[in-house]
Amino acid sequence: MNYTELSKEISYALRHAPWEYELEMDEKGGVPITQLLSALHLNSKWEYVVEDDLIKMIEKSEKKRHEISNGKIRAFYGHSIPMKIMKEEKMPPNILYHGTARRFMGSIAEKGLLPRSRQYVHLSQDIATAENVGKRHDNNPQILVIDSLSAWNDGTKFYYGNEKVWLADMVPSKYISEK
Ligand code: HQG
Repeated sequence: MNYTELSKEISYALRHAPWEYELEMDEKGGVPITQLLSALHLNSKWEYVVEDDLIKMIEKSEKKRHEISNGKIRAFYGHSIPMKIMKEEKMPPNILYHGTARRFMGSIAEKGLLPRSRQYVHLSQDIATAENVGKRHDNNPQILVIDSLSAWNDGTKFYYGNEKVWLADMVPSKYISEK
């Protein structure tokens, strides 16, 4: 079983297109595992996927993208669907990071960090994680340092994704500096 490929398909289903798989999603992004498995079984590639494969897929992944609990599976972050996924509001660490493309810098300086096609802006707990995120957009990414504690104190809301990923509705440019 190719768990990387399975993880990509499940991320696509849970983050971007639950309706393509006829999934009923709850307000936190959870869908019944039985529903997801039935949808996957319609594709000959995933005909034999069982719950244990989902558990292995999560265990083997270097990133914590999905969670199984109470018979449901959900993505921790990344959603772009119209229904807003409710995330837990939480006080962020003093500093967070964001890796991005150098070509986006003019617009970020002007407008701040915006969620673009996703529901939330994605921030990283450490520089190494931000580097990896940024490399998806630019071979030599720009690392931004976010004064998250000041932003939080001034009323910007932050939400917990996983140990390495924090979310925000947006981040005004006054809290952003270049590393
Ligand atoms: C940029 C992956 C112009 C922003 C990653 C980013 C992450 C602006 C891009 C997660 C802007 C959006 C999310 C503005 C923000 N003007 N550009 N005002 N504000 N941007 O892919 O944060 O592997 O939607 O800097 O690792 O790169 O899929 O977000 O470059 O955790 O699990 O707009 O997805 O996780 O790009 O990545 P994305 P992201 P997975």
